[in-house]
Amino acid sequence: MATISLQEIAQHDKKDDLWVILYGKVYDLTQFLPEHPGGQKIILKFAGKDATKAFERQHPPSIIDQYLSPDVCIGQAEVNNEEEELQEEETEEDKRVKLAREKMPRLEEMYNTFDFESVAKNILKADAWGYFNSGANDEISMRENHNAFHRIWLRPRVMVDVANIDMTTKMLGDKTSFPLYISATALNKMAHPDGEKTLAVAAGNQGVIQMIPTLASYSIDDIVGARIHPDQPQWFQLYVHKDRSIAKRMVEHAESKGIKGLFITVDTATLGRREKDMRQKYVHEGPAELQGEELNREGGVATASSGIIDMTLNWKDIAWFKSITKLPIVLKGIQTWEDAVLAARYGCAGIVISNHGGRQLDFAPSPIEILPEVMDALKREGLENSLEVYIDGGIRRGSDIFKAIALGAKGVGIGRPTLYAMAGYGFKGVEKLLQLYQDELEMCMRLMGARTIADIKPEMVDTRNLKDHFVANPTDYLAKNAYEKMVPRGNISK
Ligand code: PPY
Repeated sequence: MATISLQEIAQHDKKDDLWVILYGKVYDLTQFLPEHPGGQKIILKFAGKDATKAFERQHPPSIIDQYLSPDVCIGQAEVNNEEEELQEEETEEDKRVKLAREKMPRLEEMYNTFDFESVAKNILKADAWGYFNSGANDEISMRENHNAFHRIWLRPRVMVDVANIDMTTKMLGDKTSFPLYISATALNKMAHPDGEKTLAVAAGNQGVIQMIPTLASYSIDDIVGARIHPDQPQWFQLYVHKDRSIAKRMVEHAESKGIKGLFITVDTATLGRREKDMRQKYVHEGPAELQGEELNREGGVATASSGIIDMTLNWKDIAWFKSITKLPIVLKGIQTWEDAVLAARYGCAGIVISNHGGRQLDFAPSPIEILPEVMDALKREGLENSLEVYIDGGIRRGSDIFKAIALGAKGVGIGRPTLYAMAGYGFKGVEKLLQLYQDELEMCMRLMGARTIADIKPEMVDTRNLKDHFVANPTDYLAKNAYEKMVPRGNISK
């Protein structure tokens, strides 16, 4: 492999002629630039330079071979012996984070999922918080996901022997300690240095299933390798790459690693508009850096459209997936009963009713709101036993799990809470988080007179207000803050 001088590399620093150094090798990223799921700006920032440090903060080294063809690697970067490793200066933000971490409450002081979130808000770097926390547009769906649970009330049954509660259940045939799984969230290293490996450990210790994301910060091999016992089940979430040979390779690799379920994300033909994330990026790089990009302010960690995801994905592709894998296929991101029925007819093993944590289409309904109509439709069509129904989004209390099970879900997924818990407290934090959910569910079942998961019935919940969005109006915070009162001239005080 040819050795290329640093001077030479530095000259290839333009959008249409773009080289970067990663792990001592030189890559020509000109073609890849528009396809980068994390947007173009972050790559442009390192045009002609060494991007290894920034890359490492989010990605596993293996992702290079996964997404780039071998000919993109054009040589070895000359080793710069003269230049001392520059000690990175502590930024204002580093200081703020350090101080916040010193003042962090003890893990024992975490009483619920929201406590972890408020700690994470203080201790995460602004770009990580912006990326994880952001919902789409006005974040109405994001808030609605949890708020909708507030419109379901409970009908507790008493005089039931509830001395022993059994919360165990099965998901895609594997036993779990209670009906909750850790859903896929991208780039976990931004929350904790051990990223998704942290979740593998916590999931194993608490007896729940972890869904491994396509856009993980560690390789699938590392995350599978981090399990605490060999039969610990894990699932794989797939973004269908527009190059189907890459998609096929990913699925086959997941299957060879003993993954138990393939969760295909179907709600991301294009990426939602996550403004907190976008603003963060804008603040960081400043307008000067955007010159030559037509002042395109799109794209924080997530961009307005992602080059790698196949927009042509459609129902006919299910047959293709079935031809390349024996894994049970679950569609993640179903949002209507019509599509739930189609998923069953196309032979999927399950669906996740999800609006992607309110990060995609704002005003997509909350999963808990449409769960009853999905179950009704499946029953109407005689399909209720042909697939498993999961929901994710806004699950923050044990009673939320109870309500979802009562309305027909096999289990629920959680996303952001695991990021927040590991950000502050690593795997111990995630274990505590899972324990809180489990304890709350146990207490809820006891007070509801339900001894087992099978005892949780639809008649235990009152859903009469579920469709009544006017009960609690979502607040449009941005509009509210921007609103200026009209003051009649005569009233202006001098
Ligand atoms: C998300 O951020 O919601 C994701 O699912 C990950 C992602 C990030 C960037 C491009 C595509 C998907």
